[in-house]
Amino acid sequence: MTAFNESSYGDFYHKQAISQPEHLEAFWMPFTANRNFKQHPRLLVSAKDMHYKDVQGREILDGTGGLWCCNAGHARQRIVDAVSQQIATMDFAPTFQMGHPLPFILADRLAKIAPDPLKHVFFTNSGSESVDTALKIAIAYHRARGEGQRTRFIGREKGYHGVGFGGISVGGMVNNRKFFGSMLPGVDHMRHTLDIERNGFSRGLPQHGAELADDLERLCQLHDASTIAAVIVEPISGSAGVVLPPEGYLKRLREICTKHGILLIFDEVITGYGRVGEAFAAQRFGVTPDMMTTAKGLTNGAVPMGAVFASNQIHDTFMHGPEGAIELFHGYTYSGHPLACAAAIATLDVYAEENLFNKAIELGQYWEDSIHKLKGLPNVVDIRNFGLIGAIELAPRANAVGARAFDVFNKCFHDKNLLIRTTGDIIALSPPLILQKSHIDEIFSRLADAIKETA
Ligand code: PXG
Repeated sequence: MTAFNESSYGDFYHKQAISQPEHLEAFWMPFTANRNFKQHPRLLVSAKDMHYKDVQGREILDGTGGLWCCNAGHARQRIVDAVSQQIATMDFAPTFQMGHPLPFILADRLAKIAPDPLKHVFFTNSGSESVDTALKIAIAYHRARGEGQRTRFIGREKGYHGVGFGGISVGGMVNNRKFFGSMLPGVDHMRHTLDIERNGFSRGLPQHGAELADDLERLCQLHDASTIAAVIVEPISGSAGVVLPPEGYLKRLREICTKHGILLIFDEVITGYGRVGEAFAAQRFGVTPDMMTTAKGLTNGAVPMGAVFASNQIHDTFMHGPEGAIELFHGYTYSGHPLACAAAIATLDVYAEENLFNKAIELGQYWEDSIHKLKGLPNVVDIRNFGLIGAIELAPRANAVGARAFDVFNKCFHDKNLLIRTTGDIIALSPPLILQKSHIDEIFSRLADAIKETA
């Protein structure tokens, strides 16, 4: 089988995979309960705009943008055409001591939408690689300036920065860390900012907790600030279940980093490319980091790609030494891959033409009003929102953390034709930015029914 059109793909799975579960066996699925999934598969075969179709031909409304990826909606023709034409024109070209036009064009386009002075772009293939890249640049930058003792990183509890050893070291999600040994040395963590007691059911940013940024001062005293290379945080934590920065918190982090000569890295893998009503959360929050890590929405999820944005100062610090010498010994075979670049350029075109970075502003209030109507439903203990991100936290069942939300997820998928995402007992929503009010109504009425029907 070579062509994956809807009917042959569906047919293939009907005949081979669903009727014969052993055909599902070989794929070791990521972040998935493999045995459970293979008993009860949830298989998608096609996608267009706001919807997926599953193997049974059911239309599933996408409340998640894939996995925070498809900000412009699915299978957008412009992106399809760009990738198709590119693969036929030039499938691959190296970017080590060679080049092709596309990554230069793309980086220039990205620099134009990035906040000043983050005008240099290093390409990777994923969020995890973007994070490892930014961490390595941070250490090498300090070394290049004669501050080679700055090797420590500060992350935050509940942080998610992908799954590389760097990312899990600075990350703060217990299950992503505890199975994998001692990770990078010299990493410490600030306290997280989730505080349901004080901030429960906040609309938009929570009011309380800016002082939690002062936890960074504590770590600066403990380790001495002169040993710290960088602080990395998500402006809004996604994977941990949508943890928002309290009003004033990010600005305070920025001030402390600046005071101590520590680089501030914003991991914008989920907040980037319009999710919160500007190109990047840095712009929406009016706080400029020294580097930003991105992926996902960069190519609308169509081809794997990540991008690290670095300040002019960081970049220029490397551009010394003998001409002809390699300035940064880092890169991936696929950094600036032609298909990924073609997808990203087409994606930026769609974002611009349809003004999608403004959608979270345009629809933000309606989204907020709609999600907060779920307050009072059984087991709902908190609701959080910002931009076109939403989270509904459920009380866990006794001795079965995550089970209740997972039941809601299954009910949404199988009975309500709605795709949501859950982490622990938190339901997270991040719909494509092309959605309309009627889709918001659909998402929340189906989800409300599923919550009501779940014990
Ligand atoms: N940083 C952040 C902030 C992320 O959200 C990564 C890095 C890693 O990206 P890659 O491309 O290496 O997976 C992510 C990924 C969820 C969910 O349900 C979120 C992610 C991945 C899978 C699920 O919230 N974010």
